[in-house]
Amino acid sequence: MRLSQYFLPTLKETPAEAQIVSHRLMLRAGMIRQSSAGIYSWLPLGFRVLKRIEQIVREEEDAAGCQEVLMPTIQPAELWRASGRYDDYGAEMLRIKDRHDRDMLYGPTNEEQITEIFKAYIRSYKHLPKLLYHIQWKFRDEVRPRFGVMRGREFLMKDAYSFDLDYAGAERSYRKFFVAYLRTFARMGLKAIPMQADSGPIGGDMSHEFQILAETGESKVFCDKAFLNFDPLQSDIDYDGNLKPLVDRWTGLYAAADEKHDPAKCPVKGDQLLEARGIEVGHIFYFGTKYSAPLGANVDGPDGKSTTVHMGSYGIGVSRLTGAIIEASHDDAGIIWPESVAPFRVGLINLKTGDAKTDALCADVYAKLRQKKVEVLYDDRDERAGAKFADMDLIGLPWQVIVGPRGAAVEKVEVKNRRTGERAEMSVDQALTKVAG
Ligand code: 5CA
Repeated sequence: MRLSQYFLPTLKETPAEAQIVSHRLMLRAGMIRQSSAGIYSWLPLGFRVLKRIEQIVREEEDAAGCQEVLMPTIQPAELWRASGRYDDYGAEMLRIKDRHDRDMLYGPTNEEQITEIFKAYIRSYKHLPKLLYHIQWKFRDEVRPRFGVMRGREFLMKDAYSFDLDYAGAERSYRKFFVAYLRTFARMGLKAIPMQADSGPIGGDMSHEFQILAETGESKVFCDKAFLNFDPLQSDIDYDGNLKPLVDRWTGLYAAADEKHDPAKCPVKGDQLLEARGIEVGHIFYFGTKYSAPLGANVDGPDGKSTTVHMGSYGIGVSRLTGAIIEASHDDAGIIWPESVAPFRVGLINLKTGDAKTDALCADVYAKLRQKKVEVLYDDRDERAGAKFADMDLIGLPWQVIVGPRGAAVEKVEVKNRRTGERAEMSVDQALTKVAG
């Protein structure tokens, strides 16, 4: 993509309304535009990141044996009356009437909707377990939408739902998501720590929040420093095997959000206890028959008797993750994207657009990168070098290939790693090998 043609409305000034760094950088990097409080349009650069995050989430859900569906954003009120949540949800729910005066709502989550689908088709234990997910926009009329996409009113969530015959089955499903979540966040370059949590309006008895550590996190968290050395990507996972030992290893260490932390009972002492702030990027729940009982989701068990299925639900804040990744990975000059979610892998900077040799060498590098299927944003604008460097650092692509007249004369380019700041001059071939990965 040529930057001269790309829609990238970067800002030089820091927007006054943004209180945290990710919100400031997303606005300055031209990723999002506010439509109304807590509701955003995603511009090309932001949309690319959102899609990449979504794709990692999708791959890990699929690997865990969960199947993708797509449910609507608008739901009928009857479903929520049947579960008893229509009144409980209160002012956070956006309620709508259609032209026939029927009560509808913009879904804040989908437990009722998925349970209705399950109930319509599945009648026997032989078809269990069933794990289903979708990635869909949600609406919650938050009292205080803030921090940009981190606490929005309209936001993109991956929500998955599990259906099992009994508690033991539900526990196995819960563990699959637990492990898939560790992998999902690690692939995005994040250290996410599972913490015991309250289950809030979703309800239930077993629940973990996945928190990443960042200064601007909304909640205070406490955990054992040993977590920092765990690597969830170390080994392949057999989702049909026994995941208990792996989950036990993670839940065996102390980690608690503020409301669950009791200093008197905390087993981790002194220096070993990390006190930090966290951003909740995922939340998983086991809630037994809370929805399946009122909505009548029953199957025939092995003994022929009708049994109410046990359920869990598993959320990931897909749009929140864009902000959370920036909170965890930036410097004074701008965003530093992990390669796995970067909107483009390489930024190609032409230091002297209009200079024949420089243009020719840039065209050569651009063509070769595209041939290798490396996603590249080519800054071919007629701008000062300083402005190009600043924009490229701001938008945070992992690699920069810098081409100026001096290098072009000897067929050399400079390669800069955005994260380490390391720069080196090299031939075009060497540069291609280095940045292609
Ligand atoms: N039904 C369950 C799980 S499927 C559920 O709704 N869980 S939740 O309320 O914890 O939300 C799941 C995830 O969505 C959260 O962990 C968080 O990362 C994200 N999320 C929740 N509220 C917002 C919001 N207002 N803005 C952005 N992301 C949010």
